[in-house]
Amino acid sequence: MARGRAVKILLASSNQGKLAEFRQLLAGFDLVSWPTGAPSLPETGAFFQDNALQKAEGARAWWQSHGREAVDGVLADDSGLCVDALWGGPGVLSARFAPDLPSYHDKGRRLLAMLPEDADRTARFVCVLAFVPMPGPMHGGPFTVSGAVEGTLAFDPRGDGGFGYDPIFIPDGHEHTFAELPAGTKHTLSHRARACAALRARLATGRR
Ligand code: ITT
Repeated sequence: MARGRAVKILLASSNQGKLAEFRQLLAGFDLVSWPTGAPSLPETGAFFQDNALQKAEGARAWWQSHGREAVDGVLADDSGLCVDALWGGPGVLSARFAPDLPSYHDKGRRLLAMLPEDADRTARFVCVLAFVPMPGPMHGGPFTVSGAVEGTLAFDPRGDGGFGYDPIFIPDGHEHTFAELPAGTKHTLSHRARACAALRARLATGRR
């Protein structure tokens, strides 16, 4: 795939926070954004892996009839925050948690309010990436890679950086939330950084 030039990847995500991170974490690839106004991609599975594949395959099907340029493959990300005291929730439902609250600071506050005061505050961010090549004899089949980062929940949202649940998550080994830490620090240890490193390694082997 893409001998002598950068692999061209369609990023099948409408989440601006993820997209900003992909531009840093996947530097060196030729990245194409999911067009504004393109359909939103269904995610009806029970597991991150199901949803990542469902989004990537849905995006590939749409791109095959509507895409404005050729790409080598499609990448989708399904991710979320898994809180041990909430039996792993909101997990795969993270984007659908507290739909009445538009701001993630408020969603974070509601999530924290669900924990009893003496609760175990351990949590992890999980990211599953699905890569689906465009059809072609040299392109191989779809695959997934994943990454996770362990941490604890803050007592209140803190910080303005990052996106989503970053203000309530303190990665192990740090005292600040992802929203307080510099983006560069998040990119050395995050769930998405780890999944992107695995994606890079897998694409470099040429084994798909
Ligand atoms: P796409 O499906 O278009 O990619 P989405 O926002 O619907 O966008 P998901 O279904 O994967 O994506 O939901 C991910 C949820 O987890 C969403 O609420 C994010 O804000 C949150 N999340 C994922 N990664 C995060 C990160 O690095 N920092 C903070 N929150 C994160």
